Amino acid sequence: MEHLVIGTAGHVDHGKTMLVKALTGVDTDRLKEEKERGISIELGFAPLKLPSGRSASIVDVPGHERFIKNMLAGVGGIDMVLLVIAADEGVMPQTREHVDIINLLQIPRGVVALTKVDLVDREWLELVKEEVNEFLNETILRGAPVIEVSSITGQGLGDLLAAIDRVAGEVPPRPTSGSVRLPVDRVFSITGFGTVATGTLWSGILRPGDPLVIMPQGTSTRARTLQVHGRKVSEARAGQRVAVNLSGVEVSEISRGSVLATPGSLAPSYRLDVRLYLLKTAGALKNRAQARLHLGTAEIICRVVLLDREELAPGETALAQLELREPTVAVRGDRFVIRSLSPMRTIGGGQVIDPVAPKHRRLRPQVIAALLTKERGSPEEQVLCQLQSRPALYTPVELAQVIGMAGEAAQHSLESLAGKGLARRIAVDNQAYFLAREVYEGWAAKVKRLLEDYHREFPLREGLPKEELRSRLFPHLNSKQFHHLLLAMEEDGLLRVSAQEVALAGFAPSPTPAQQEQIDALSNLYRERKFQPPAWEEACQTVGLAESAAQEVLQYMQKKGILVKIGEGLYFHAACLDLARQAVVKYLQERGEITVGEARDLLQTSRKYALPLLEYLDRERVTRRVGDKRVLRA
Ligand SMILES: Nc1nc2c(ncn2[C@@H]2O[C@H](COP(=O)(O)OP(=O)(O)OP(=O)(O)O)[C@@H](O)[C@H]2O)c(=O)[nH]1
Ligand SMILES: [Mg+2]
Repeated sequence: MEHLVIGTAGHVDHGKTMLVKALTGVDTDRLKEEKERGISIELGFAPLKLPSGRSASIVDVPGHERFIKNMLAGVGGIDMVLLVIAADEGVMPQTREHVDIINLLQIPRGVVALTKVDLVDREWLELVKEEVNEFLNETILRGAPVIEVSSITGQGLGDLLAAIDRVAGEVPPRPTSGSVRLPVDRVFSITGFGTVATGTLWSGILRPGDPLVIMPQGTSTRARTLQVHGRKVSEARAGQRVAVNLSGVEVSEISRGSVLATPGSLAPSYRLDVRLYLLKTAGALKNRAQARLHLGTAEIICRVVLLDREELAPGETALAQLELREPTVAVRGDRFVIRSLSPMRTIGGGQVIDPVAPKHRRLRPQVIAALLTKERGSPEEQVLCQLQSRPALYTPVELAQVIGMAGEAAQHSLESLAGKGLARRIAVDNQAYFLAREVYEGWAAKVKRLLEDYHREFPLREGLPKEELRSRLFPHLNSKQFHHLLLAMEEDGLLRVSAQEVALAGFAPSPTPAQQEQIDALSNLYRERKFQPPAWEEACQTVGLAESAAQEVLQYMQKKGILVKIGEGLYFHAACLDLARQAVVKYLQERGEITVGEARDLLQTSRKYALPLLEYLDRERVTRRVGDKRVLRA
């Protein structure tokens, strides 16, 4: 692998920091307190050029049990471990705890440095080596090279470098395709530059100018400049340690545990569904026990909800949901560690199955089955399970993020599911969205029910305003997504979608018997009053039509061609309007022109009606105005 991160591990005082200095020339104990006490407290960082030309970063961690939390923030992003065991002391408590953590995080590659060999004789050394090998045999580091070194005399350092180089060659590369994900381990401010955050780039490629969000808060920012081990770079790749100068962000807005990510790529959650393993050395874990979750560089208090049992026995695994006190961002497949609160000890860890989990009922076979599919199913099964368990419109990219799958595999699975009719594809411009068929059908059923009710309540209305439908059933969709969802339902013969409204496919506005009576009464009233029709409000009062229903009755009567609007608030019965038009046309054919006064006399009405009537005929291109008269339009 081109770039990789090597983490030290081992008991306090066993010589990690001194070994890093011997290998890289960098003293990673920078703090005054570290110097005074002669122990490491915080994480230290140093670049290491390997003989093959590979470039590595070393993260030097503290060994003291009080600083395990710092060790955990550093170890989350490492590709291989440099386990340091002092030859004079051998395997000690934090050697074990650190290796437990390496085990839980499933970091399968490493080299063991047996330090301080200058302090012991051959006989003792052989005994310690035997002990070390026995110890390693039970761990993920079984078979790792064990190299005898002294940071004082320099003995074995060349062999150690060669061994590190060899193992580094076996480390699989991190994904540079896809989104940027950078769990932050340090934040500081540089005068004149502003806020700088550092961490290991877990995935993607980061370039100056790239937009980023600080998760889980979701604060938008931008990468201004980038450094890798103190050198300005135009690009940082997965597997490198990066310092990012962030634009427009205060130091207080970001901290260890935050994640810098490509906008939209990660969703925050208070619940993680996980496969949890309890260490053999831990006590049994009860349902809802409190623990401290370490994931990436974050540390969050949580409750462990055991989904498939009441109690988890040491050495066993269970399906669990971690209920977090604060939200975090994770990806399916992420490894984590949990520690007990008091005494503070590493008790277990595992792997994220669903990083944005809904709350579950415990001990439910369906819940367990769905989680097992998410954990172990084929890509297609996993994709379908996700589509079903969290109804939404997914792009292949989003889906891939949520279930921790390569984008292409997700795309392929989605297309295949759509081909089999198990998923529905909805195209919005050039973007394809997918949802499970059941989810689509469930949504369609809801829309249908809502529209049936609406049509029953408002039989004269054309349909439900689209925006109202969106805010009632689909507030989580943007207007384009929503519109295309409606088009899909229209295509399926469920709906009729017009510019403003949505109606059920077979629906046509039609009055109830009571409404029909009122409509007939209105129609008669307008017919009787002929060329002097009542104002609309007056007409409503006369027939006893409530104000709340008046507007849709009016619209319906206009649409049906019973009433015709000739001016503001002024309506003629269509038949009367026809008579008026015929009379005016006849008059004009005989006399050539007509004034408002003549029209008034002709129709035996008043100016109040005659003027708007002539204006209406102008608009209808029956007449043309010439001065204060009208003539026939040719
Ligand atoms: N004789 C001898 N002493 C060593 C060697 N390596 C480290 N030491 C000494 O051991 C002590 C601890 O070394 P560090 O490198 O600080 O140990 P560490 O593992 O980083 O300790 P923490 O970070 O606090 O866990 C120091 O006094 C070193 O001088 C070695 O190879 N030979
Ligand atoms: Mg140290």
